[in-house]
Amino acid sequence: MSDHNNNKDKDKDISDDSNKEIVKSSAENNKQIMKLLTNMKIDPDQPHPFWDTQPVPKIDIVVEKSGPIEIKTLDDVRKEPLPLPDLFEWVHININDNEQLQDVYQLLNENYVEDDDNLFRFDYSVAFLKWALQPPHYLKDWHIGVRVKSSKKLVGFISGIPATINVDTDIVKMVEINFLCVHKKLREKRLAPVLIKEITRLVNLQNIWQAAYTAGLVIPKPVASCRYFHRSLNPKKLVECNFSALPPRCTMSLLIQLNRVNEKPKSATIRPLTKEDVPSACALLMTYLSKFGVSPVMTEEEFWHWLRPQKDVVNCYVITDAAGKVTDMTSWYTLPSSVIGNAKHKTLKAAFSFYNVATSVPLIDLMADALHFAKKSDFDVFNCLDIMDNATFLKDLKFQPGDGNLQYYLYNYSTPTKKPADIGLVLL
Ligand code: MYA
Repeated sequence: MSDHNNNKDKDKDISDDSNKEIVKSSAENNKQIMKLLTNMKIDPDQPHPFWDTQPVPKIDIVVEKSGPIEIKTLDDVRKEPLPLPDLFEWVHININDNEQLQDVYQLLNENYVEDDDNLFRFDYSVAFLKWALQPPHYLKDWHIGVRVKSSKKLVGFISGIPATINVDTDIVKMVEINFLCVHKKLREKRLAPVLIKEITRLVNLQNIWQAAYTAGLVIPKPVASCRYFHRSLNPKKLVECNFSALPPRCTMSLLIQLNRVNEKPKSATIRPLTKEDVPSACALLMTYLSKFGVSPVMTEEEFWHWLRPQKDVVNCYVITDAAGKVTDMTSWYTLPSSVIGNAKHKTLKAAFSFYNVATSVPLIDLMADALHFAKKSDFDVFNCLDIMDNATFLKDLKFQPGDGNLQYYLYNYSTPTKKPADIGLVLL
């Protein structure tokens, strides 16, 4: 009997070991896949002292089911703000107060996201920030800053806005986190985790427990790893700014010729979105987005906020049928970058593809019209992620792959890893 038992135990050991091996080799595989997916910018064994304490999936875990990672109640939420080092204080930023908005603009203008070579830095305009931070039902409590007590200088910022997100057909009330920024002089002092924990607390106090966010860096754990593609509209300026290089054996005049866009839109009736279009345009977009694994759910009020054409902020063009129903829409937002240390150019004017739906015309024709309008409005470049159905037109419309990846994340919600084409959400 004991032999038998021993044998059983041995069998158990063997099966444990082989299980361990299988788990190990599938973890190894995962790491390899993560490396490929994220353009080799990831070390899966790198510790993340902050993120390892948060309700996010470990980097090399295979997620099989969607759902919250931890369940908490309001009783679990700290009632007072997190402590800050003595020199600093928390502030709520009132976006309707021009001086406070200007402080946020200046912090971001001087310290926000740069490319890997530090040639460009996003320059979100004041009008853009108002639009991005004040959608319907926004909470002013979710625009938080850190000031130096003595000088009142704003040195840190993070924001949240309410959003309803569809994840694999589950509709989840979330917050979208954006504009996390710490002044360059205060970097690598672990202030970012304090900002993230404080916004988490303030969001939790509203009984919301999930968030969506994007970032250039890889932390535990991307839902999808997406890539930016760029369509030159002003190739000469892009070369002069070192945004792109003149390809070998190509002259500037040939490059300009190759990047021409249509003189006229392909659709004779395409026109800017108006308020009357909202019911049919919103229905069109919501039906389209529902096919993706991660996408926003918008009310008509939210749709009008996000898509209402506003000069230098966001643009949306539509095509309608004979009954006036919107059948196609294309949209983009305006996000210039400061050109750092260039004697000739100070600003690069970039359009970023937002939401596009084509039902009566091919998507590629609709996007060619978007390029036409963007060129007419003097954009230098049209940027587009390889999400939704965008990969179907990128090559033919002469978009070039960029070197930056954009990672999509969910906080306190695990879901199987998605391909870019399964993402239907654009964060600003
Ligand atoms: S993405 C845009 C982020 N902003 C910039 O890139 C602007 C320029 N850079 C900076 O201002 C600073 O470098 C920042 C970091 C502020 C980014 N997302 O204080 P530290 C982790 C998440 O010493 P600093 C956007 O706005 C990092 O892995 N975590 O670092 C979405 C490390 O943790 P760990 C990030 O360089 C933001 C720790 O911080 C990011 O001085 C979504 C180091 O802290 C990042 N972009 O400051 C935020 N960058 O050791 C998450 C660094 O563990 C929201 N880190 O690796 C989560 C949901 C919250 C709400 C939940 C509600 C339910």
